[in-house]
Amino acid sequence: TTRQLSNSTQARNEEGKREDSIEKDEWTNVTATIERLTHRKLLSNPAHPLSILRDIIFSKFPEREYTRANFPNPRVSVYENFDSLNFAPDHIGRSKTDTYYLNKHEVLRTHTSAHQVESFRVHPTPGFLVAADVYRRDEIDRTHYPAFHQMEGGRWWSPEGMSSVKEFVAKIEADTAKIPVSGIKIVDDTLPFHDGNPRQDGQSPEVCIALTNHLKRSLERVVGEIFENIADGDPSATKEPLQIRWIDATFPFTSPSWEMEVYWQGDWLELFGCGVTQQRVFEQAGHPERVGWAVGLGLERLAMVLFGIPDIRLFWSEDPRFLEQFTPGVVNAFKPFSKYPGTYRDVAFWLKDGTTPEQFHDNDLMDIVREVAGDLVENVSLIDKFTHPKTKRNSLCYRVLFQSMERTLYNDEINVLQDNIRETLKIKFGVELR
Ligand code: FA5
Ligand code: MG
Repeated sequence: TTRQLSNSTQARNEEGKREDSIEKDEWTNVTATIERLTHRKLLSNPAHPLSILRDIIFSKFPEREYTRANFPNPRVSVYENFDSLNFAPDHIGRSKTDTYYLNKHEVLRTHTSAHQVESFRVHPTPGFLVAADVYRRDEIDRTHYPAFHQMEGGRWWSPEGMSSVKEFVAKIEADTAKIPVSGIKIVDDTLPFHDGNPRQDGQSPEVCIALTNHLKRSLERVVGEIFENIADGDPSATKEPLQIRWIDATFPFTSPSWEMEVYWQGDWLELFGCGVTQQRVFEQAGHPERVGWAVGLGLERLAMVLFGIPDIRLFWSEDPRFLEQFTPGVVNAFKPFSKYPGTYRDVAFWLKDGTTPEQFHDNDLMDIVREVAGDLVENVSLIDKFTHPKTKRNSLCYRVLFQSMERTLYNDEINVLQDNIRETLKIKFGVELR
């Protein structure tokens, strides 16, 4: 039950206007490489680790309460990405050095918050979830890439029909009480609001505190369950409770605002930003009476931790050695493979007279290969097997993929390894090399 939304950009797409009909101007700075990334749609492959993580997080929010909204097109208006969210006209995030502009009026969304106003506007449910690709001009290294993925969540309440603030607060508190308790340990919390992280003018302290509690308990529970399940799958994991901390933050579209960090394998990792939604957002959404909260989470960083993926660039890999490692619904440890080119060499031999192919085990060769070449062999597979029609001798041929995790191998060193494997085979199994 994914709803196709129709904000201005997405609607234009449905009408069939060509995506590449961009009117360029002096603001245009989207490169061809970035343009290509916008067509990759990693989240539409359910077996991609980012989709697996998205679906696990989605499953923690009841569907009748949180609509799953789909915004496949990263092209949004400057209004959606910035103005509707209260970004000041001179906010640094708007600059051409940080943001990809299609033209003066349209950008590649820099965050899924670009869909907050539309999501708060249209859904019949009190909550929504969005997962999508986002783009920021940035350096490229192990943890940064100009395209990544975020998830947005939002939850609202309306005071309509309420006779007092007290009754309204009690309603929000009742919803908070329904959230399953998490087993995590909060090692650092923040005040509900204070001078450095103020509540909004016009919002009562009681409402602000009630929203804060619902927000924090909802997110603590989701994070707790995600990490708990991972630890369950790892028999060596200790059963210490997961440690998290709340930190004051600032966003133009929430106040007060926070970030959550989780302690994982010796480091504090920033998971998401969140806060009590600015009334201006609800005004833009045509529901000025509502109050609520919003959260925005980066999927890559969490996926890197959970799947043990060491480099953010791997998410964009089209190599089957990456993609074939993952299964929908399962968080398994990623097995690294080399990004350096491999070289195939065949090892062919006649078995000793009277030995059948079944009596020679693949593992016999594997052991020799491991002994001789260690980590420099990526794969060994039997590619040919036949019996000579006259002599009845049996022949086997194995194909060995030589490959290093760290560097390109030289032909000379591969030749030495291959000779070594062949000689050892001859000595140990009395085979005749071909
Ligand atoms: C935002 O993008 C806000 N829209 C989040 C938000 C939503 C706040 C709703 C309040 C309410 P920020 O730029 O900090 O905030 O990014 C949010 C998350 O995206 C970060 O916590 C991080 O997990 C991830 N993230 C940010 N930049 C990168 C990057 N370059 N590479 C990978 N992940 C990133
Ligand atoms: Mg941040």
